[in-house]
Amino acid sequence: MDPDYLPFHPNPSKPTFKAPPGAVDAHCHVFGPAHLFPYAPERKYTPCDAPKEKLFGLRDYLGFSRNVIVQASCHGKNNDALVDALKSAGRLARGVAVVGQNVSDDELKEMDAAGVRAVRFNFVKRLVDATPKEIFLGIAERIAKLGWHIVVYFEAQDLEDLIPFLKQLPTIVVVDHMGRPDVKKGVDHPDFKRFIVLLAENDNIWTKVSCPERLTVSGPPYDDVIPFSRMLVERFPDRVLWGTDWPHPNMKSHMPDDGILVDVIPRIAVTEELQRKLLIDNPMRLYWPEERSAP
Ligand code: 0GY
Repeated sequence: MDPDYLPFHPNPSKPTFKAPPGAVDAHCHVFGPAHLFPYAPERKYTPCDAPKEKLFGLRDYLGFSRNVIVQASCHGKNNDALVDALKSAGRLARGVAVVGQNVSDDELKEMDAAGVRAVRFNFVKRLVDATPKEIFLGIAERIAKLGWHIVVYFEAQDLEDLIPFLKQLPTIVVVDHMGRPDVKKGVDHPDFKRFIVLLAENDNIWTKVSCPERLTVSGPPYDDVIPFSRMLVERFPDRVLWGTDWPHPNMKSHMPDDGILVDVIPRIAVTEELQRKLLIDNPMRLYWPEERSAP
């Protein structure tokens, strides 16, 4: 683990908010353990191991039912730790993989059988070296045939340049962490308005109202991030997802208490109906379309 890397919270508080039965944590990761699943040589950071057992224990402790596990950059394009976690979780987890243009059809089929339902395209420069857009577009065409979708991670200042590319993608596109707005600028700033317009004009674009801990300036309980998430939940109730982002890689300011993160939910989805859409209906439609009515 890097010397300045903060490990996940050792004993998060029990949330006051009770998630509805069947709730999905739609953004979280597994890291290692390194002796079984070594980190990628090209990684930009070395995290603390965060194995599947810890993730599933946290899921139960926080009162959630399912996870969507996202391949993180520290594992590069080797999705073995992700696939192993998906196989252990059975129908209780689905995955978002990272693949290169050389991935074979058989590898994609194997990942599909394990529960992968999306690929992630990462544009955050501190996390990955840039991938040419034509390569991403080629991958997009292939995974679309499997019925998968695309998760994109970028920072607010890169959105304007990315819009033509995002509009070319042939599947549902889920934007991580609200496109990482600068919360100091407020919800009325042209940067956040650009993001709202993107969603308003493209009904295949969804977003995760996640990561107040990364976006905040004021710190927990994240009052400064609430207006952004709440606006998205109310404007696009059928296209929002929520996730813990456990184990919170690369946090520098503080390590969030996952119980406090769960307690943000009723402040951004203020009715039971909005909570049900955010935590159950939307992630089930995207990741478990075959069992939407099951808890
Ligand atoms: C997140 C955020 C981060 C890291 C990664 O792939 C990753 O390594 O996504 C980050 O550092 O902002 O979603 O976990």
